[in-house]
Amino acid sequence: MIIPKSHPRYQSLRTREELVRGASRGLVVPQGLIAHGRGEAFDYILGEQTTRAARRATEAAAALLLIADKPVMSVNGNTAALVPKEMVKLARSAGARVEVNLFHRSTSREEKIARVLEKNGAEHVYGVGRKASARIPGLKSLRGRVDPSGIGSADVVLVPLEDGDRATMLRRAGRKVIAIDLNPLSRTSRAASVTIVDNATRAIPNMIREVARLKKKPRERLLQLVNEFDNEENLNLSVKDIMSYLNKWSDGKKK
Ligand code: PTJ
Repeated sequence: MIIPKSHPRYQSLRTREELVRGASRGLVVPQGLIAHGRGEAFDYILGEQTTRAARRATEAAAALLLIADKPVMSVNGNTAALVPKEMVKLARSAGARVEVNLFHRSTSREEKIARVLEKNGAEHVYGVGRKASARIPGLKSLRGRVDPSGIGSADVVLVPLEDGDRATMLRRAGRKVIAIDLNPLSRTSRAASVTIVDNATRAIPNMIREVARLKKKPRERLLQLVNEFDNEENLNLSVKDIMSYLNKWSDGKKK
């Protein structure tokens, strides 16, 4: 479908098209389209913008990736359809591994997603097929199957668009989790060490910029940024961002 650039909802419609195309290529599951709809609703009441809370979380997340010994970025169907190039670029810049990890798991989807990542410059994609031979303790879903050289031994895991259980279990296993989730109330958001309440389509490019900026800073400064960050407090700030955006509407200041 051709969407005219002049359409007032151009960006949102284009993103939908990317997901629909991702679904027809077998990257995205139908449930991923439902998840996107939920995300869109939250994005709408955030004003479809990167808020101050999201900026703070992005800075802390970039610092955490840079101080990690073994950071891994997890990729699911929606992420592969929306930001494949950006995920690979961020991984390269932060020295992170990239692993396919799916809730609705099938080898054929894993391979398709890995191919998309490789086309976008990934040298090695972890977690495909039999390579996912380890388990996250306590996680019963197929998401629990991980690559021992990837998420299985990572100290920091970035999980865009999560379903909740994995973030909790990874934290329980002593890992640090960076979540990207438009819903500040979700279990994932609450369980993660750093939650970026922003659209993955904005958050990943912002992280690329933050990693490039913070790379020039001394390690002590990065540690300070991570230690000073309080996820719960920042999530509360995200809820306040939503409320102040909605207040502008209820006061009649938005058209
Ligand atoms: O590809 P698979 O098999 O691993 O399946 C992936 C889905 C997305 C289907 C699975 O992880 C799932 O069911 O996720 P949930 O439980 O629906 O959670 C998705 C969360 O991501 C919700 O809180 C949404 O608000 C949020 N979300 C949706 N789109 C975006 C988003 N957050 C950031 N950026 C988005 N573009």
